[in-house]
Amino acid sequence: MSMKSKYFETNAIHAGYEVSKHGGSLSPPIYQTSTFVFPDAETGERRFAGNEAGYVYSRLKNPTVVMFEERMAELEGGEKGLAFASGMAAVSAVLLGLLKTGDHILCSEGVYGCTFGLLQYMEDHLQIGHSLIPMENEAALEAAILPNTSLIYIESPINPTMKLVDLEMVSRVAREKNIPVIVDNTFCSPYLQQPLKKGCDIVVHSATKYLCGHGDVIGGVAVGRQDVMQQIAMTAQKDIGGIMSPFEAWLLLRGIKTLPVRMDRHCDNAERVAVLLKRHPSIESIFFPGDPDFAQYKAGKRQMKKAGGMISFLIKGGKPEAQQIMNALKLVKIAVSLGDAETLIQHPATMTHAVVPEQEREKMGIKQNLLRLSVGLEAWQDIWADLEQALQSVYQKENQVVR
Ligand code: 4LM
Repeated sequence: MSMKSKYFETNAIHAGYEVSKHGGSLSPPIYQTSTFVFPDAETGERRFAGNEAGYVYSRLKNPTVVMFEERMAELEGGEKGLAFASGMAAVSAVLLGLLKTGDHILCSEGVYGCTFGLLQYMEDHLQIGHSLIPMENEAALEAAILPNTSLIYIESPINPTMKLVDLEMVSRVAREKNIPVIVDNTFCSPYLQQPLKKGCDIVVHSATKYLCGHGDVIGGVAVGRQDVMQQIAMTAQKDIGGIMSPFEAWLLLRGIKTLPVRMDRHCDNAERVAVLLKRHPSIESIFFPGDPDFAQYKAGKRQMKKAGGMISFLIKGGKPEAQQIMNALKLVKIAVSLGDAETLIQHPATMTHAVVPEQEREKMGIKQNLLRLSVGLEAWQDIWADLEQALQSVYQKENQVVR
């Protein structure tokens, strides 16, 4: 069969890899090499000059990594993928590859803590400013665009508040002003959301999360138009050099084969757990795109295939209760990261977003009583039973909580 199918599930398994070109190996080979031998000096000269296609050195291009990049380009509906050593390497390569001193970034109301740290670094050291704004409607977005706004950067859902940004609305406004829109699609994976098909320009991912799915890779990827990605490849990727290793690419090629199946289960489990959490008397509110009371429920329905596997929730009380709940869990693991088979819980105010100054954190909606749950692939009954016993153990002795 042809490598390209109209079905995501088939492309997740086959795109980017042709068995016949690799001696019939069902599993893609790992090209564990730093450099590539030229048949003669003239070939080397032509390849360095860019006059002949071919491999040169694994910081520039590696066959196993290219397979992963091509698979991701196919799944996101883009022309070219670029792989990086981490999600942050992908984010920083795209920003540094496209921006210059004096530019301004318009950013969604919240972002992952280290992305916030990078924005701050760029402002302090490179004079590339940024504003974090709600992006609730066209008028608010248009009003926030400055003469030097050169890029719009969005997370949707936003880590960890789960707020959504209307991708079609933002890309419509941005297109009129010729401003590229970058979307961090980590929380959805391309199975649930394809921002390029909504008019956005570049998608970035922490491949560490759902794309890998097994908690054993740190990686990143960006996908976009051929010419723009080539520009990033030849500057931020080649010269800064935060590239992905062939083994990580191989693990990701393997992980992505089961992405649709895993995502379906993550989503189903999260739906079940969200309903029960919402009803629990110790929970103040939940933030989950699949909850019909969620503020952007309709936007979620429009741009996401399903509601995802991430739930954030406010518990009654503050940091002491949040930490006691985490400490009382037995099956659910206390860890940052997300998208793994294991259900993970973390406290954003003291973990993933601890680097964000308190005032900014409050503006983003990250309170001390907010917990973030990455719902795993275990039986939902076991996940819920563990959460329920932890909540029970803390709130049955509510008056004894030491503050
Ligand atoms: C976490 N997140 O939230 P690397 N973009 C988003 C992210 O959530 C992350 C990155 C980029 C978490 C890590 C500890 C939306 C990371 C950065 O960690 O550099 O692969 O991804 O728990």
